[in-house]
Amino acid sequence: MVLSLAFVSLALAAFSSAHGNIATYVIDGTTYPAWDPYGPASQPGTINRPFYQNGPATPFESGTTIICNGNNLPANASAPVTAGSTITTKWNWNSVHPGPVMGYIAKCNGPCASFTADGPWVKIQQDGYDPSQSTPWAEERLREAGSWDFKIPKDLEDGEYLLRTEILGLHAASNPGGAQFYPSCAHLVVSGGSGGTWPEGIHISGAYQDSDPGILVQLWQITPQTPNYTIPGKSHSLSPFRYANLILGGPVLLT
Ligand SMILES: *[C@@H]1O[C@H](CO)[C@@H](O)[C@H](O)[C@H]1NC(C)=O
Ligand SMILES: *[C@@H]1O[C@H](CO)[C@@H](O)[C@H](O)[C@H]1NC(C)=O
Ligand SMILES: [Cu+2]
Repeated sequence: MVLSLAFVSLALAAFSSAHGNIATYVIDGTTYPAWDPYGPASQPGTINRPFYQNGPATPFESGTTIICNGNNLPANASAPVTAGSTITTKWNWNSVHPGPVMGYIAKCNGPCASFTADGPWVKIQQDGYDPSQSTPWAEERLREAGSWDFKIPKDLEDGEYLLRTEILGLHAASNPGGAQFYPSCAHLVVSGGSGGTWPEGIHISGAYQDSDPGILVQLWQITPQTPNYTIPGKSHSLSPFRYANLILGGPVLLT
């Protein structure tokens, strides 16, 4: 009995260490704590929406967990950021989960503390498989560096926004539903922007489906010789089936 309990807790420890989470944000020279999924119920000063485990958000095909990997409750605090700044996210992340890294933003239309809608989200950044780099997968470069940079568009109207950063692990993506999404949402108060056009966004709930390109993936087939990986993030409700915004293949409205 004692032995099997010890075995179970070892197995659980191995399981949780096989994942990871965002730890801090460096924004205009200030470091803000994200959220500790194994910390106390109240975490003053954290700018990330709470999440309660460091595993992937499941289910990813529907429901609200995929939005911010928790129950989408507000963060304790917000961070001021100048439009056009680069935010450095730092991660507790040693898992071997090759795949893309993506960034989205949503307008809170007022304080993010009272915003619980599912976007609409606009994708501001994505990196997938880049065969010109010695470490081609974005997730592998994030893992090596322990960090990843996200550039906040300078064309934003001043106001409060959610930044949704996401690692997609494809290590088990050869089976339908095996892809692992690790989203995190932070509260930002943006100022100094030039107020460009806001592109049409998507709802995250429903945007990712089991058999989508980039989600059902035979990882071994993606090599420097065949680097044909499609980063997901489309809307199934927009007609025709379209990406979150125009950064993919169309004019770039937000730079
Ligand atoms: C942040 O946490 C502190 C301490 O628990 C609490 O008093 C405060 O109301 C919280 N603020 C928000 C916006 O959640
Ligand atoms: C990528 O290219 C390889 C080789 O042509 C092919 O076998 C594979 O199915 C392609 N993958 C995708 C997702 O298109
Ligand atoms: Cu994992």
